[in-house]
Amino acid sequence: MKRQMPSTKEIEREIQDRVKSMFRKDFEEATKEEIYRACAEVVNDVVIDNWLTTQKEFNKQDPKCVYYMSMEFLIGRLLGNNMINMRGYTEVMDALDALGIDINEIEDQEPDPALGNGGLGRLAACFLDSLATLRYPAYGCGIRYHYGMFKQKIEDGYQKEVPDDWLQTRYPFELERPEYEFEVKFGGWVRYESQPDGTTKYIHEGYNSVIATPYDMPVTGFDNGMVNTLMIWDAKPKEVFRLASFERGDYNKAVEDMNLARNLTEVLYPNDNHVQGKELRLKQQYFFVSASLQRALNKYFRYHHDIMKLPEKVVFQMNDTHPTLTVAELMRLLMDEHGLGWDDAWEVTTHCVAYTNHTIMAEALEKWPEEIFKGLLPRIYMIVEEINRRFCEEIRAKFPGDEQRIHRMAILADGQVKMAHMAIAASFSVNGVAALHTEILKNVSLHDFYEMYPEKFNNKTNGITQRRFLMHGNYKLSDWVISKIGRSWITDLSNMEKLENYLDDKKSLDEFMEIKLENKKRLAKYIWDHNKVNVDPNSIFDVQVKRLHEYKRQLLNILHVMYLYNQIKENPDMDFYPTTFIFGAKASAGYENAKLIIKLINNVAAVINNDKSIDNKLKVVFIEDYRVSNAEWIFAAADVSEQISTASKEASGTGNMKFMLNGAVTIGTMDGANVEMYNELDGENIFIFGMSSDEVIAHEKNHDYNPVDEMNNNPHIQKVLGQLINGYYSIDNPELFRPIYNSLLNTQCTERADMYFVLKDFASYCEAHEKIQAAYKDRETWAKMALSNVAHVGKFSSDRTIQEYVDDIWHLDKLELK
Ligand code: GL2
Repeated sequence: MKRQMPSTKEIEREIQDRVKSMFRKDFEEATKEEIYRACAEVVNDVVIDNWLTTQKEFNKQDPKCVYYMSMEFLIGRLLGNNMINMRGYTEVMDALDALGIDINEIEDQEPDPALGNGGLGRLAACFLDSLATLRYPAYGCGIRYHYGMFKQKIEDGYQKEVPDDWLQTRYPFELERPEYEFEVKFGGWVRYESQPDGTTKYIHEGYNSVIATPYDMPVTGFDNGMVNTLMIWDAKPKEVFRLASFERGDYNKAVEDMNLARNLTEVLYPNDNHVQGKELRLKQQYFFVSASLQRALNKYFRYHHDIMKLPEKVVFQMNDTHPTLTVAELMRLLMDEHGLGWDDAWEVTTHCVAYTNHTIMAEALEKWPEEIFKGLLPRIYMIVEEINRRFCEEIRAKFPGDEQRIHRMAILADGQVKMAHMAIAASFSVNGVAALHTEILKNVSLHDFYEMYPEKFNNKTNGITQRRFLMHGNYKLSDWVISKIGRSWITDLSNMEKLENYLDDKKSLDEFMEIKLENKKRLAKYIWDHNKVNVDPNSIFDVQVKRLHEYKRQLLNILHVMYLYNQIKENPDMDFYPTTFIFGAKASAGYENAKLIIKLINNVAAVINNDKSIDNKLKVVFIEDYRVSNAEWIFAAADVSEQISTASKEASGTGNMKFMLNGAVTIGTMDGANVEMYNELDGENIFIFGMSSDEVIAHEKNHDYNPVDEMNNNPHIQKVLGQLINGYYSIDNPELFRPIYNSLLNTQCTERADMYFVLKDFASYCEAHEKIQAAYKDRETWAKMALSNVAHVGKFSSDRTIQEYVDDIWHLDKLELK
């Protein structure tokens, strides 16, 4: 039976009781942090009952489950999310209110579990939310990083990385499960033994090992009593270190095992769309893959004995190539631990694993040096060799004589293990994350593989959960939508189209704009509190928040701001609607160009925000430490959403969808899911600019783009670029931004000058901004455009995405819950 949240009165009492029993304090004496913990337990009580009920139904109904294998789950804070899904948010808010406490301050006490970098990790979290809401049996499998994504401090305009110690105090929404511990082995060597029946036994010796311990987190569905599980793995040494009792050899090994365990799950690599190729990362990958597979098989064998039927009950979805070791580790477990021969093991594996590709960026393709791979995972390497041998034979049979093709496609080539190739060879499904991205995979970046296995390729356009990004982040708009069209959109976002009835209703448009203004005031206060910059909530809030990457072109945005500033200075009376340009972005710790762009944005902000002569027409704000929790407020307050990646480079984007859901109008390129947003909007109420992906790809192929021409033909560009190197934005050190200048113009300094076509798209970007200015001036026109975006956002729910994965790839049944 589904358990409901108690009434407001009961919650009020329970919170006080908890404060007393947990902290031996009266409510009045408790700190905000203690009240947060008390609230978390009140909510947990209900969650745990539903979790138990769900798991009992799992045991009874024995459904097929998806294991979503991901190095990243950017779940964000859970208290608010769980209260919403348990339908108790208002009750808790009212209870706290009666006790004189603001719920926002309580939610703010929770650390923001940032076990991911950006879009890929947040997508995994949205998928878990949708799976539970749609009642599909699912496990998330990941890593319990002790330090998640770093916290960003801005000092003198520069990014400083500060460790994110989210586990400093006990996290209330996780449960250690020592009963599901498994050993994971690294290094050593493999000995063969021929068996009397003619088979060979492989014995792994001389290895170091750790014990993998899962921490389970409940994943609540919306208002349905369903609670799935996210298991994140932590490592501990096999032998507890007892100094006195160790012989010399044991002592060394114990030290090694201790260090291995200590380092394994310490920290998330902070690279987005970029691999660092460190051995520790490969260890992390094998660690969580091996532990998750062992737990999955262990569960399977509790109720089944025929391992050949595994694909009827289990599917492993690999979130990018990071968990590709799933392929070889499943083969190992099936053969070495469960006695299958190669062909049977391959049959089972290739019916259990599916792969999602999330990027075409070459620097994000994982390739491991064979030597490192072999040394760390000797048995797995043997299996990969055999997979590769058979795969190459298969290619040869299909394309006889085409040895070059075999070389291009091989899993082992040029001294490297190519993870994407193994993922595709073994998976029964390979999908991209937006229509355009999937087409580029098929026709360009994975073309050889598409020719080999056309039937494997399919598209699953990304989505986001409206429960977090509207109901929680923007409750004012959420309540307004409910008042107009009811509640059905909460679990079926396509119902948002009913808002079309209000597009010509002046009163509704006014209400809608009033809510946006309230949200802008909330953000303006946040900006004042954090940046000490005064921004006018009546100005246009033009926002670009996402990871900092050259392909995402924050540089184009800030160069345009520099251009606008020049225009306003030169023509003080020009017609210009005051605009606040808001940025938020973390750069990977070692990504120098990206870090310098952050510094540039902050320096431009300092000059413009302090220039009284422009009469507050322009403001520039860099929001420190952009993360899931402040993102919700930022989306709610945006008028304009900047989605300006070089066409073909952003696989999908999901921020674009979060802005759209919150009634921001997009300025964007025909890239990623922007293309589908454009289609859903019938090409209206969105500002498209720049080259198409075909044009970009053609220039890349023909090497015929020269950014110097762009500069010479456009005096505005000339002026702005001149200001990069004449000290205009860095008086003390005019050379500071020279590397940015060089990256745009100087072929000697980068692989290709202006790799991401910033100057090429500059003029058309300026034009699109002029159109935004014109549209915004008419309040009703703008309101209609913005509301039309909300009305057409239906497709971009992760509920829709998950239903497509279920129908086309996973074939799951909904769990029955009374
Ligand atoms: C990404 C893509 O860059 C992004 O466009 C996409 O929306 C997400 C989710 O599919 O995946 N790929 C990637 O490596 N990261 C992403 O955010 N980090």
